[in-house]
Amino acid sequence: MSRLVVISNRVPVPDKKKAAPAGGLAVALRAALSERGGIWLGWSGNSSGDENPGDLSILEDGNITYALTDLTDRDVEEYYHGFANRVLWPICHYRLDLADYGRKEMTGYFRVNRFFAERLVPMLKPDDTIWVHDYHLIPLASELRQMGVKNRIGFFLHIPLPPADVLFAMPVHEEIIRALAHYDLVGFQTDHDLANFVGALEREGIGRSLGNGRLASFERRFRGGHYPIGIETAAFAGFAERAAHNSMVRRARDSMADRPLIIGVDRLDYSKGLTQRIDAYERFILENPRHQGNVTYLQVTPKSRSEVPEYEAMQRTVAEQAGRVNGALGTVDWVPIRYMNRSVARPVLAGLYRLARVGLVTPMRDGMNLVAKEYVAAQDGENPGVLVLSRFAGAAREMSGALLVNPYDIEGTANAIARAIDMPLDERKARWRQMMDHLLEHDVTRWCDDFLRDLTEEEQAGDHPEPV
Ligand code: GDG
Repeated sequence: MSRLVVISNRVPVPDKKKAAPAGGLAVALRAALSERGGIWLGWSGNSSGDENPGDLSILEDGNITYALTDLTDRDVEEYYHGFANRVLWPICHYRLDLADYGRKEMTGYFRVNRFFAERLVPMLKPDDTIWVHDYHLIPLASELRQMGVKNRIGFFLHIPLPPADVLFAMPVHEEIIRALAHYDLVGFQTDHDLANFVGALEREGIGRSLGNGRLASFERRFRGGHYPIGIETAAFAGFAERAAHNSMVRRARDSMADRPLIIGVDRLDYSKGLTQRIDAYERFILENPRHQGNVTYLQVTPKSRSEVPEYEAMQRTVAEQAGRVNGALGTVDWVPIRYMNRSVARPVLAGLYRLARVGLVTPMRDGMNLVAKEYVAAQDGENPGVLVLSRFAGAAREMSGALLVNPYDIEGTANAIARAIDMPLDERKARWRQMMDHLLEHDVTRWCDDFLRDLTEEEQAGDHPEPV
């Protein structure tokens, strides 16, 4: 089994001082790395100011080497806040109106990718398998190829890939698609994203599908696939069960006194549909007066990307909106929305999901959405809650027991909340069982194994990609 090299923008370095469990992705990739031995390289999150970033900081943990690099202020501004978060993120979430394209940022993005490649090359062995993650690092393989790297390189896009008409609004779309063709395997969350990629290759006349996930572009053959990411289902269900003893979870439960709780958990991000969701909840309360004073909606929203202007503005908008609804509908003994603009520890989160009768997950667009899966995994199978899920989340393709909604349709979402709150136990159990069985079978370890199997299998079959 060849060594594994993972590259992602940020690296979840294990923190021995903190007992908090890592998220599912970190758990799965660490397991794959420790099975094969390997390296995880990425940005430290620190800036070196105007100075050149010094040596990599290296941390050894068993047979995993974590390698972190600082970036200059300019790099952080152009590559991370600029092109990744102000161009690729909005475009991939179908928000052309928010894309703020600048040549300087685009140049910075490619420059930092080259810099990552330069840092990686001296660490590589000829038979390492390389797995690159997410939209920050699309050009990494083409940079590595230019430096003579012949290893197997896979790429997984965690966010959606929009159709050609949206993608092509980005001035450098051809470079981006071209860059993807330098991988041996390009993985997406859903078949829709994969179809959009093939559509973009064909529309631009720069590639074509050869069938069976095989693609050809720029004189290379490579593969595309969809690999819906999962969570660490069994472990997460265990946290949720044990969290009943946690003091914060107990306080939340006591404060509800058997009245229904609705939960939303999202990074503060415009893709997550928070303002539309609050509108839908308000509509639900106005149309169902018997739930006034009865139902409570808890929204947990850690801050995110506050350096990007849209995110800063959104922080104000959501807080004002929650305040307005509470002001208009609240009573002397009832607050309709409990809004926490900070993060809670993962086991507490699991316990809160389990308390909630409804999981409200209504992004306007989402690659997958792990909150939807975590909510289901956390439920008590004897008295499970109901998942209300946006049809525009990748998770909607798998979560067949959810009530699917169109988050642009405020009335429709309000009706789904009412239906979820009133759903009889038998129906709740049947819907939950379907989803839980799926999540147990398709957990994050399986996702990781499936991707790595497809990335390495041709190698074993001696069918190395060749020029067409
Ligand atoms: C990207 C894609 C794709 C949230 N609040 C707290 C907290 N969280 C954790 C959740 C969940 C994670 O953050 C969020 O994951 P999502 O999948 O919902 O969304 P993104 O961050 O946008 O992730 C997405 C994902 O990549 C994986 O491929 O599914 O589509 O956009 O795990 O639990 N965790 C803690 N406290 C919080 O307050 N501890």
